Amino acid sequence: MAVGVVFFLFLVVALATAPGGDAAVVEHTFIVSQMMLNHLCNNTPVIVVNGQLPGPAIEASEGDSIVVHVINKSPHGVSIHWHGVKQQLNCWADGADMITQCPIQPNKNFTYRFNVIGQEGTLWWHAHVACLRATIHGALIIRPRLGSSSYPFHKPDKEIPIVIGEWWGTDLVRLDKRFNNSNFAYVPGSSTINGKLGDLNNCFGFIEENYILNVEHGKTYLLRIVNAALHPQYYYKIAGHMFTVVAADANYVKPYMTDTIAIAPGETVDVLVVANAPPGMYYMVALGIMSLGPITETPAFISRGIVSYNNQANATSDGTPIMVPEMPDQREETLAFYFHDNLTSLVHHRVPADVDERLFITVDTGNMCRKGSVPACGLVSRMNNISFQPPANGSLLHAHYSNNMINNVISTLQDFPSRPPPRMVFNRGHTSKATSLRRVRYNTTMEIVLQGPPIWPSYPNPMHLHGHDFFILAQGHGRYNAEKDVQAYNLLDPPVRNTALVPVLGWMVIRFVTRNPGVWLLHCHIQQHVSTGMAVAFVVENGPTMDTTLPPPPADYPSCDNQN
Ligand SMILES: *[C@@H]1O[C@H](CO)[C@@H](O)[C@H](O)[C@H]1NC(C)=O
Ligand SMILES: *[C@@H]1O[C@H](CO)[C@@H](O)[C@H](O)[C@H]1NC(C)=O
Ligand SMILES: *[C@@H]1O[C@H](CO)[C@@H](O)[C@H](O)[C@H]1NC(C)=O
Ligand SMILES: *[C@@H]1O[C@H](CO)[C@@H](O)[C@H](O)[C@H]1NC(C)=O
Ligand SMILES: *[C@@H]1O[C@H](CO)[C@@H](O)[C@H](O)[C@H]1NC(C)=O
Ligand SMILES: *[C@@H]1O[C@H](CO)[C@@H](O)[C@H](O)[C@H]1NC(C)=O
Ligand SMILES: *[C@@H]1O[C@H](CO)[C@@H](O)[C@H](O)[C@H]1NC(C)=O
Ligand SMILES: [Cu+2]
Repeated sequence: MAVGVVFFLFLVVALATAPGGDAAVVEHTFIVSQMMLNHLCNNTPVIVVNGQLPGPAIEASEGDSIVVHVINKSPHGVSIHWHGVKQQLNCWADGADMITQCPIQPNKNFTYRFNVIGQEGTLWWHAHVACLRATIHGALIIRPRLGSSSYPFHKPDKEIPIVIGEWWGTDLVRLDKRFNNSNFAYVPGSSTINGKLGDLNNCFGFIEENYILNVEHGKTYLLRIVNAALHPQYYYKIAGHMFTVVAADANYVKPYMTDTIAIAPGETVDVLVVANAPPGMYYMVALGIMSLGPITETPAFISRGIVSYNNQANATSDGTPIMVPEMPDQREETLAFYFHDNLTSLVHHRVPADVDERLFITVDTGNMCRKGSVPACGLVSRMNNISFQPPANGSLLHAHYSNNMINNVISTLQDFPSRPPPRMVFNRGHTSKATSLRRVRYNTTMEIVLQGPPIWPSYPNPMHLHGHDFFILAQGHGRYNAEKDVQAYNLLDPPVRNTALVPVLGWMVIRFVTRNPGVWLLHCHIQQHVSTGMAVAFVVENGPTMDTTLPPPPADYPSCDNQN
């Protein structure tokens, strides 16, 4: 604990005085275009940024301004979300389609401008339209302003982004529309590590490339791990090596040693790994966690890369054996639960004690019917018995800003209730399909209990909140019990995150203060869940002063005309 306090003081000094370099402007041009990629014996058109998959990593220092010119040369509208960036007074740049902006139409462009003040670590960026984030994503790395010698941990010799993803090999816009078909088995061709499918994929004798990490004996590597996948949580492991977890979602955690990382879609984890094994080759494996039983087609939810000492992997294959890590069982969820449970914040923040508003939110998915003029039945996801429907005609933020929420954009506006209806049965019944909003005053301390189905079938739900970090006070299995579970709240050193992994068969409690006016989505980062309605929008009102009021939109803000 003493160590935490020392680092806390250190960080405050570093962030407040910044005697080193001045804040810089980090500028990128993202050209979004379609190209053909060949994997698993098939040529598939994919939409990517700057011809790369994963897309370019943005590297900045705390306090910098980031400017990204997005030029859309693809046949689809796109918007880009800067996942985990707080966007203080800058909701216009959040990139959530139909929530904060309309998509950038083909042959149009938009410049995102935002800063990374008071944030350090690994974040990422991704498309926020249908399933396009499967191929439009990349890391967003924020180093301390004083450079890497001021990390609150051993200075690494090298930093490596590890982006876990999936190769779908299919039209991602169509894929999104098929998610509500409960008979559709939705399985990618393979998982990927930094865009490589790995050598478990053998298509008529053609072996897919592995991601190769060349290391030098004795050196320390900082792996910045991102789960950019559409579907599962992953276990990540390197044979013969241990990890020290030092950060998650761009917030430092107390150093935590483990040989297995668990990471849910939307989360990031930073780990140190020392290359101290006997020189040789070691597989790194990303294995999807399947709570409802394993997918038998092997490569679907697994990818492996190679950690290679002395560039051995580059030499022509000479039959040198490659060490294979022993992976947890694919159905084993408790390891992921405890991985998250063991994370505590390095910095002891003051957790706001007086809660102004409490929400109890059930999140579930099942074969249900959504009410409407014509009831539509299929796979439906919901929060407090409302299945979210994005507005069709314009962004919520623009409608809110121009005080025109009801007339302009939304035909099915619904206030999001603070509790589920009584007698709600998980995964079954009828639900309404609506654009559900929760209005919140500026400077409200919110506590939210997120309750997943406490009975099978149950999935983990990584709930991502835009524009805010929050404290994770507690998690547990079964039904949340206010009297008993409040006793277990961690108010001393709770982890600070932007994604709350509601465990399988369980619940999670988060707390945060609303000091950022705008419209912010809270949604599941499993794409099938969000596509079928597991989302709600918080409308945070302006505060009393100019510097607590959302400024007007930028001049080139994408218009919603001619959307169809
Ligand atoms: C972006 O769009 C504006 C307005 O249509 C245009 O003037 C500008 O040249 C475009 N910039 C690029 C880099 O395409
Ligand atoms: C090893 O192979 C990788 C990928 O093909 C290449 O980028 C790298 O330059 C090679 N390294 C050496 C030392 O040949
Ligand atoms: C992680 O949590 C589990 C369960 O609380 C505990 O048994 C284990 O010792 C913890 N691991 C570490 C390294 O603290
Ligand atoms: C599923 O999608 C189809 C096509 O987009 C639509 O017609 C149908 O109403 C949807 N079903 C549900 C339950 O939303
Ligand atoms: C969208 O706009 C059209 C034309 O202005 C209007 O007829 C329609 O009702 C609007 N749709 C919604 C969902 O508000
Ligand atoms: C959920 O909402 C639907 C649609 O309004 C309604 O028919 C149903 O009764 C609600 N469920 C419960 C448990 O109240
Ligand atoms: C927010 O509310 C707290 C307590 O309710 C108060 O002490 C604080 O001054 C407020 N902050 C702002 C920026 O309004
Ligand atoms: Cu979910």
